[in-house]
Amino acid sequence: MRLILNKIECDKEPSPVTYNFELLQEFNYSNEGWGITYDGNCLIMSDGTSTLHFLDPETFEEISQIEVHENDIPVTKINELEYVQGEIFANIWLTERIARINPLTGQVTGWIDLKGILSPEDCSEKVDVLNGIAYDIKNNRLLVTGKFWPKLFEIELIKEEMESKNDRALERCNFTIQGTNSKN
Ligand SMILES: [Ca+2]
Repeated sequence: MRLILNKIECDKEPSPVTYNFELLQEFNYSNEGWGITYDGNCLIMSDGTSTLHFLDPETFEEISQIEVHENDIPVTKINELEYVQGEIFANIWLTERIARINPLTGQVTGWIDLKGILSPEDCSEKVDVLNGIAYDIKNNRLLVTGKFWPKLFEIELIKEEMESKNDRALERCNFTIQGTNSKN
């Protein structure tokens, strides 16, 4: 498989924004390519299993791996990734859940439940899986969308009370619509 890294240039004038892409480098990797994010030091890639691969961003050599798990049980189908304030956020393929993962241990420290984020109206035309998570560092905003979703949502996490000490934190979220026609 091949991953192509692009440099994005943003030209604010004239409106609307124009993007120019330039191929910088190519590299091969042996796993399936599902999601990718960057923690400021390494590229972090998912491959649809419970494994996350940490790659050197210059040489693309694999430096380390972690196994995502909750209570010693592997959490598989790790899909889209986003590095958010020292944690990895990852959606689980075919679900409306995002796992919060400790990047050092792979332990799932909490879940974000996006159930109900799409209204029946949003689903009037074909929508597919949740598969987009983005973090706007500058404005501390968390954005989510999915394949063929008609909208991009900004979500705000709300902590729920844990019933016992052993329960992992479950967070619901408020959401506001940030845009339409995400065409993810
Ligand atoms: Ca992302």
